[in-house]
Amino acid sequence: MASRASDSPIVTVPDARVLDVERIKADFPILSERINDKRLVYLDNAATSQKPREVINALLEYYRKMNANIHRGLHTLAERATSAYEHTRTHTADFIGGVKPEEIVFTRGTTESINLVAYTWGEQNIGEDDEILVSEMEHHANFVPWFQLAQRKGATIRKLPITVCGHLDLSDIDNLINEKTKLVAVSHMSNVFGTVNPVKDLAQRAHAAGALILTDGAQAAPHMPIDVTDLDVDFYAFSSHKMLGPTGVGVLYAREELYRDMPPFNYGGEMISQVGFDKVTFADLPYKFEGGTPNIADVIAFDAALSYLEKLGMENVHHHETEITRYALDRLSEVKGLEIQGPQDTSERGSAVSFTDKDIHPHDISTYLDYNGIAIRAGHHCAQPLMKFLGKVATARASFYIYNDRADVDALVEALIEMRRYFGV
Ligand code: C6P
Repeated sequence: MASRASDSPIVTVPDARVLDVERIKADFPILSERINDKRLVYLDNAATSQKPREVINALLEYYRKMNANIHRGLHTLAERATSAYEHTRTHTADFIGGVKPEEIVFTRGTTESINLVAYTWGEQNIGEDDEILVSEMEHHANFVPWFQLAQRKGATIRKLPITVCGHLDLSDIDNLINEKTKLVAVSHMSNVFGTVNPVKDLAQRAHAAGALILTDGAQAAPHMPIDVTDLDVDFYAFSSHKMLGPTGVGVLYAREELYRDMPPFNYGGEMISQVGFDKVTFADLPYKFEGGTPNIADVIAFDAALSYLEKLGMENVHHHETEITRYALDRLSEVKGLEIQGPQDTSERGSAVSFTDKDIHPHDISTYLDYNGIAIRAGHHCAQPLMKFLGKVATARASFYIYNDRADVDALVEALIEMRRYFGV
């Protein structure tokens, strides 16, 4: 079984919501690495998070004590591995609001979760003249699968536009969601603007029009409490690696009745009930969608990541990030020449902060910061329609998590000020 997070990593006085960041940092071995002879300041959490010792140990423990294939063997190791794997499924179901374990399907990541829906539910339910409403701020993972499906089916992709402030533009929403709409595809939190979108409201509108809603939770699930039942979404996708867990594990939540009607995704071992030359029948949920040997070790270690986050408390994680984002927005606004994207109000956004410098290319910003031990991301962030809207090819992006503190923000801001001096601008 996966190991537990360290005891009580939050300070209880004076404010129970305040994370003890020093103590959290100590749980992440990589954070004591030196980069270019400087302390590592890791601000690329929207790309992937770092892993606490508990997760690293859970991986080792799996290979040391229970390595076996699951759902097949009758020997003790196979039973250990199967029970730990299924334990993570139940844990994941609890983590997103207490849904049924069979409503959780493990994939390789958010990208694969969304492709699963496009190739199964989409193939079965989207036809000529149907419309799929996709927001302009989507990551390519929640754009390209729908674009390709629409091409195959002769359906139409409609754009849910965005505003210069980084919000969804809902002014024409009553037209955009109409009787032709079959699916609304929208991110819970933008990986570029950081905007937290009004998913519950969109779910109500979609359902009123007879459409479904798929929410890309890759940037939201790591950072705030999630209750998919309260959000009333039909599909919710996210990735373990952005929330302290290993790479190669994704989650797809769907309502059970939808899963029941959807055809399988990968055909082969483990996803069948009976196989003969005359007939093949498929396994029950969720196994029907998990053909072949899954990513056993990483799913099992994901359990330790969920435990770590729960120990902190997702409300506290959210509170901490709101504070650090507020501080970052304030301090970044002191840097001459910077343009900061996305909402300024931290009640409307999470901790991914994109910015550009009027004189220095984002790639140069990233290289300069790396020279100072600071890891950020620069590029189009797999959101080219959004970049086109902004009229930019790239932005720089700092994204914060539980182990970042004001000193990390200060290091970023000081390096950016120094960078402008270095470039003579
Ligand atoms: N965004 C970023 O730096 P995968 O790669 O399948 O785990 O997640 C894809 C994905 C889907 N949706 C959103 C909103 C995302 O942010 C991401 C991954 C990373 O922004 C890598 S491109």
